[in-house]
Amino acid sequence: MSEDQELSEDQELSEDQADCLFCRIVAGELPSQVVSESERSFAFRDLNPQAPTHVLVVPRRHIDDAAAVNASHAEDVADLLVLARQVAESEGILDRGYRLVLNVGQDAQNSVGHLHLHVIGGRPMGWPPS
Ligand code: DGP
Repeated sequence: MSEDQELSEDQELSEDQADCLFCRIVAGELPSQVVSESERSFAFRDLNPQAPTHVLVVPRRHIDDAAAVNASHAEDVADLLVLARQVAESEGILDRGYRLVLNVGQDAQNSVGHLHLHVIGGRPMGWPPS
């Protein structure tokens, strides 16, 4: 998929987006528990939560993963962080702290090929991650 693909709320999903789980969630083709959204980003609860708060924040525009990010994605990536903070605030974990995770590739167990920022919190966490 072209990384320069325009935001396209009103048009049908392209062939590549049709194969992407999170593109389909963003488009409303598949259900999700929406937590928050902005012009560029979409936040919904993880299907397999690892903590009391486990929300995924994804760009509406398809980007494969953090390793595929380039300067043309600057506004999308900044918006992910802004929305992640809003999620932490609305979930009531801003003060106590939370973890932001970007899994990239096999060793990190990245399983969905659409950039997603995990917002995890509501319990103490260990470091380093196992
Ligand atoms: P990662 O390992 O970073 O690729 O995490 C992908 C996350 O996506 C994982 O925590 C489970 C979540 N997930 C997978 N499929 C779905 C789905 O259909 N809906 C929702 N809400 N989350 C999903």
